[in-house]
Amino acid sequence: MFCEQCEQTASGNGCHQWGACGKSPEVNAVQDLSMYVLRGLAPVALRARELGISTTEVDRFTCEAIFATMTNVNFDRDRFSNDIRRAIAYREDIKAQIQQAGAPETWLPISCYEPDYNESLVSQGQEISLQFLSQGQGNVDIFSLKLTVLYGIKGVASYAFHAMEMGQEDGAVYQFIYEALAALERQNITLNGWVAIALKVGEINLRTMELLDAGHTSTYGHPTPTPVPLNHKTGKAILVSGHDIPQLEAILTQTVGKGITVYTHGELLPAHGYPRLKETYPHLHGHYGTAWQNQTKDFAKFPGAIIITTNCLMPPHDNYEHKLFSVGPVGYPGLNAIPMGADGHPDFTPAINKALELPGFTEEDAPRQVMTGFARNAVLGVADKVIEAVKAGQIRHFFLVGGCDGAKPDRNYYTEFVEKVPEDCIVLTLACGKFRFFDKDLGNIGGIPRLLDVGQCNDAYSAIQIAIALANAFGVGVNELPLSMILSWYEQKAVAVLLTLLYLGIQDIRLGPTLPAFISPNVMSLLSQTYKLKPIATPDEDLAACLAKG
Ligand code: SF4
Ligand code: SF3
Repeated sequence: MFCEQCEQTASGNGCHQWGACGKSPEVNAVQDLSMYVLRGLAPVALRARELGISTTEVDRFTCEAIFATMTNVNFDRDRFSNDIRRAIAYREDIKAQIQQAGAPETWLPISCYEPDYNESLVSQGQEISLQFLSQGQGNVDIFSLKLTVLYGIKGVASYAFHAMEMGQEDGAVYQFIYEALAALERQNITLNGWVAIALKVGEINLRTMELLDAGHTSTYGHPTPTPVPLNHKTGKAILVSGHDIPQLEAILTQTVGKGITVYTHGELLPAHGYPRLKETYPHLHGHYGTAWQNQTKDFAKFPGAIIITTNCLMPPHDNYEHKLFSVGPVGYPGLNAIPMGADGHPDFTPAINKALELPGFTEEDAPRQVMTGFARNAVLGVADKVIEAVKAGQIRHFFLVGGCDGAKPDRNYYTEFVEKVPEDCIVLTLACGKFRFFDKDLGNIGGIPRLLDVGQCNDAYSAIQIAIALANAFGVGVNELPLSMILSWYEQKAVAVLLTLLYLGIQDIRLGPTLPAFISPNVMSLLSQTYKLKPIATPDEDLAACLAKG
């Protein structure tokens, strides 16, 4: 096998024997085969769209099928075999519709591929992977950019899936996903052509995050600063993990009046900031545990049912597998998958029954809390105060310390960095990397908290809006603001967000804990020359350099 799509890739240069995430070579092969048939489906879908043939169902399927191949999402071979069959069925169906429309066949021969279902899909996937990887023996820099596009598109597809769940879709997003997938099969694109496609991934990701933001804010209201208890209440309990706020709401709806308290985990912490969710469901109590990589400890201790939506799932341990349930693109062989109800929505009854069977919390613990909900509306609502504080010299600098968390010890950099930020500076944060410092009391500057949780990784959209508004207020560009971005990455959503920041021309981003293995030295030097993108150094060195910027 070969996979290098995430930050924890083995020895920093690719998982070859077994995934550091727990993915087996067999699952990797069927994931590669699934992505291959999706690349074959893409030009056919594009042709259909040109002819005005509806691809709505295929658009949604494509995003979910891509999403399932991301790091820590789905480890179930059957899921990918099923996706391969569905992709081919969609492709053949659209081809038939195109023929009926009387259009000449102009798609590439690749779109006729069909695996031999009597033979192992694993060995066929391995062959396909080798063919794709052989392109890396030609121009390594072009191959590096192709992988950047492929991984960035995975991030975009995941956000598009979440946005779609709340009725927010844009044909331009699906169109570009197909264009990028189809481009991956072309051999005649130059290095500059690939740079342009990678930046376009960033542009489309910005639009996709905007759709997701519109979905969340129109459904649940704009986040407001909200205290979130970290202590539990006595009684039966359900823990909801992942990124999916509508699924959290579905669980809240189905547990009304059942005497169950619902807790968030991981990237669902910012859900507490949405006013309509808090007002409607008083049994949404607090947050439990920290980032995804601590789930084996957190889940084992939780005395109720646990539902994991989307990502990030680790291979479950025996001591909590019986109380763990999956929903949506996420999955693991043998794991309890939430069934669909008669209304076409997930029916959480098995998880609710499990929560009622389990003891729940038998004792209260001491009250502790963190704050969330500092998204664009909340921060820009006090923009005058912020601007005044900057002008008066009370706020010297803003740091956006955001991104993913992970298991490696070198991620302590981010904790140390935040601890060392001087007292006249503000820290904005987002995504699961914040769990390295989210419960630190950094105090406030003239009533403005020094640690502001903007939200999930997709709320990078909100952080961008805050930066643009501040730049406009000061009459400068974003790069001239006293703002530095210190980012941590782990999986492919972070790749998409990074491409968005580069598309917007943001300079001087510091990226860690290590640079992506799929970025070749020449591509890295191009990024450092054009955008001054750099790897993190030490907290002291980076802080000094950022503060010297002004
Ligand atoms: Fe390795 Fe990451 Fe790929 Fe898993 S997703 S196999 S850890 S590179
Ligand atoms: Fe985290 Fe998976 Fe990236 Fe959404 S939960 S940020 S890693």
